[in-house]
Amino acid sequence: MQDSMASLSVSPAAAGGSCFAHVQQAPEDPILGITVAFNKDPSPVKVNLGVGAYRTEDGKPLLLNVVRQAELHLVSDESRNKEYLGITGIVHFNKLSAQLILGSDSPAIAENRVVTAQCLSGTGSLRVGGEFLGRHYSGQKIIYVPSPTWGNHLKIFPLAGLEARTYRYYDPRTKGLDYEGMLEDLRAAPNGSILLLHACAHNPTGVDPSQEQWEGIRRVVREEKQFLPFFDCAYQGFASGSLDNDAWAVRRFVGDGGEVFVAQSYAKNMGLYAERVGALSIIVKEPAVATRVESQLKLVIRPMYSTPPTHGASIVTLILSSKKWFEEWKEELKAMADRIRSMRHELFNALKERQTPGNWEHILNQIGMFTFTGLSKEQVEYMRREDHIYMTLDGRISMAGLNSRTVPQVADAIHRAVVKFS
Ligand code: PLA
Repeated sequence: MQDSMASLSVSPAAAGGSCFAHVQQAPEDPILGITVAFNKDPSPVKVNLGVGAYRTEDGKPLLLNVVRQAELHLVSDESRNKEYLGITGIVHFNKLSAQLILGSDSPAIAENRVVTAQCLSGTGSLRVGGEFLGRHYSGQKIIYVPSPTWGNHLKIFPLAGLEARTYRYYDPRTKGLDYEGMLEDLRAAPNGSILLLHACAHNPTGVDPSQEQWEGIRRVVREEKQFLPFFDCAYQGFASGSLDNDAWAVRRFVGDGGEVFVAQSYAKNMGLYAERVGALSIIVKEPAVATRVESQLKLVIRPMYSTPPTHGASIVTLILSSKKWFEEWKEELKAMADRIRSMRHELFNALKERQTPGNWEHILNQIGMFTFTGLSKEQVEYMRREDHIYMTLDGRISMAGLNSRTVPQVADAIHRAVVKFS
């Protein structure tokens, strides 16, 4: 008996092997893995339309001028140090972030009903919010996400202790919103579930509800189902070019006095991708609840990464608190949104010129960073193999990755793929 137990406890390492020999090769991430494959491709004409990262007309990443100015200011300010921040980050950053998404005149902020924590960009904000809900939400620990959605949602929330389910969102026939299907699915979901909504510029479809449709969704959420809305706001300013317009839906839901979670990211709108700057705001009904929620939020964050980093959030704080820089930022943001919109027109016109079979109006109608082209997996793989054009397998292209030089090349490739497989 003792002998057999001893032999069972002998680890492969002690026997000379690796404790990890059984570990299987994992697949690359469906989005970030596109960049890995792209980087390995030696072709001089390759084009990356995979990850949603802004590129200039020259195809280069953009460091915003205001960000550069703020960084220069930061490094030359000798009063700054590298002390640990508090668990929820820079207090001023949190206040400014809440104002940016909820509006500076938001009654919820004035009434101290908003708890904000600086988190690691949009992903970290979603994860922290998910963990908090997994521990403390008194409703159904089920989160409904749109179908399709940003793929990481389906990984983040189950790890946070929530069951993820989908609701109908996109209709491939109309290449628009399946509003009726969405409401039907929401009505069939258990009361008190959590509802993940993309605040604007839905990823991957580029399809947002109209204001009237948002209102219909809000009525179901508040009046029929007592859902908790959780907004993922990764593209504020990228949809319409206006920060306020893109916050419309969030403000509408907060404005009715109900409870809301919102995850913000500064990756796209300030071009701070690698700095990992974002915020989670939890809007509740009473200030006393907010105080207790904040205390528990700290208990979620502390064992996860203790405290957030300071550099990126300091940049954001400087820009949001300086009237001059704030105005400059809005201009730079609008220029990015405008360039993306002009790429929509160029690609649409190029396909029209080539008389590519099919209706491509959705390229013009969809909103934000992405076009959900409707290209099949087969066509996407063909374009990658034959033309060195990279996009996610669901046929999503990052419009920000296009420029006037690559549009004809991409249009030629789409044309060939469509003709070949139609
Ligand atoms: N939410 C949505 C809807 C997103 O599209 C993304 C990023 C995030 C959250 C997270 O961004 P952050 O953590 O960097 O703030 N989506 C990208 C990149 C741009 C990615 O997949 O990570 C995309 O290409 O879909």
